[in-house]
Amino acid sequence: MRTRFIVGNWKMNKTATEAVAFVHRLKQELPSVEGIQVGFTPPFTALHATRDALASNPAFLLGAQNLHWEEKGAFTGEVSGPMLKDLGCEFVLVGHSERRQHFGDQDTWTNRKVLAALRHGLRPILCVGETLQERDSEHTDAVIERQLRAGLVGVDDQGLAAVTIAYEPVWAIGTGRAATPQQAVLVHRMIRRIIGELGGADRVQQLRILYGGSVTPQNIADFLSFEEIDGALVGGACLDPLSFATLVRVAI
Ligand code: G2H
Repeated sequence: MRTRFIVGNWKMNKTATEAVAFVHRLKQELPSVEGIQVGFTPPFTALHATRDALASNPAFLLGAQNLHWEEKGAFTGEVSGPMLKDLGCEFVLVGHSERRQHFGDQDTWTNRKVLAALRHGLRPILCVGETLQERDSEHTDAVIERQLRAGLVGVDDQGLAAVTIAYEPVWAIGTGRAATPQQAVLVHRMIRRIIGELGGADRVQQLRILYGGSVTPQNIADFLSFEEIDGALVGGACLDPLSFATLVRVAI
């Protein structure tokens, strides 16, 4: 039985001050969270404050939205794995479609980032997903398989054990048009099959696959009613503490 994982991806939202206010309100709404993990990926500038505000609840995990693959050096504007680890991050998003779309993150980069995360003790959440054009032209499976295999080159069995996959169809992100749970499940099954080819049966059993794309407190139960869906990566609906608390309560 895999522990459910709900991740709130704040994207480029919330100052450090706003982050602290959010966490305090959320903790009032969710005084005890058990049997589930809840992750937060604030912007880099709010990581420290969020970590301190979250303190002392083992169900709450801090993560980052991105990292650079090098440890340090002349990479203006970038943040490395050791820096995130030092701030208390436990996981990091890699290859979110907004990174791929707007910042040129390609498969080779996501692979370097996955490997760097693992090297520095951060659990990567590798995000994969097809565009509407790719879905309409029936290339969904090929795109997901390419992103998965390319993103995981050189990841050994031990590394695979630390990886989470997020399936986020690009056309469902921030559009209010979520995939149907049935559409998501088909892709989740394919992802699990591919991970089975890359790793062993244990990896398949323990791999967590999240769905992302217009998840709300209203539709989360439909996704989680399928055993193939282990949680969600939530954007818009995670920014308000009451909305996010409601969503987490449904998932518990
Ligand atoms: C997809 C998701 C969170 P939203 O980016 O990663 O965002 O829930 O707003 O579609």
